[in-house]
Amino acid sequence: MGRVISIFLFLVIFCSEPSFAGVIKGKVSTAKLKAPKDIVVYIDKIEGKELSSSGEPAKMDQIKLVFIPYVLPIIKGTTVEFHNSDDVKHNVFAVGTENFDLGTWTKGITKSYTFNKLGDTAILCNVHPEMEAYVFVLQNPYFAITDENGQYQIKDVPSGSYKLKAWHNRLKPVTKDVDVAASGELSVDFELK
Ligand SMILES: [Cu+2]
Repeated sequence: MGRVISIFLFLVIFCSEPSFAGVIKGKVSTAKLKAPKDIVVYIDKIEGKELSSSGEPAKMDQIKLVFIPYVLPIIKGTTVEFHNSDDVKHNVFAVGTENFDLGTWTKGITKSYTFNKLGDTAILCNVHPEMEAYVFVLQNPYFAITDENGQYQIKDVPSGSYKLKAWHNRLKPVTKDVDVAASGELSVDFELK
């Protein structure tokens, strides 16, 4: 009987534990872009939560003379694989928080770079001056990127008080103070100028 009670107590304690994580969602608007997409919304810093990358590489491709995606948010320590899906040669060089030149290569070849500094870096191609993209390196995994309508959603955010920021390379960044409760949704909208 004692054992049954022990198992019962075990289940009560462990199954009733709240998740201590909430969702932050909202909409980003701006008059400066054709569509409010590719805007990164992220928690600037979570104490004790400086998580390194999962080891899973991120990918940036070059398709029809365009870098895809235009903005690539990653966690510090993530390796980005740069692909070339075109029949022409492309180059990849970087200017900003990180500065490097991976050289020029043809279709089918992939080159990689590991980003270890927080901040944004412009990715450019010296063969096609109009090509441009951004890698944005973040401290923790609590970030999202807006869709065509400016909508974003960050899941499983640990409860606490944070600085929530919105960033796009062509807009002035905005910071908001947020309090994430142990469960439920928090709605936070931004307007970027
Ligand atoms: Cu190119």
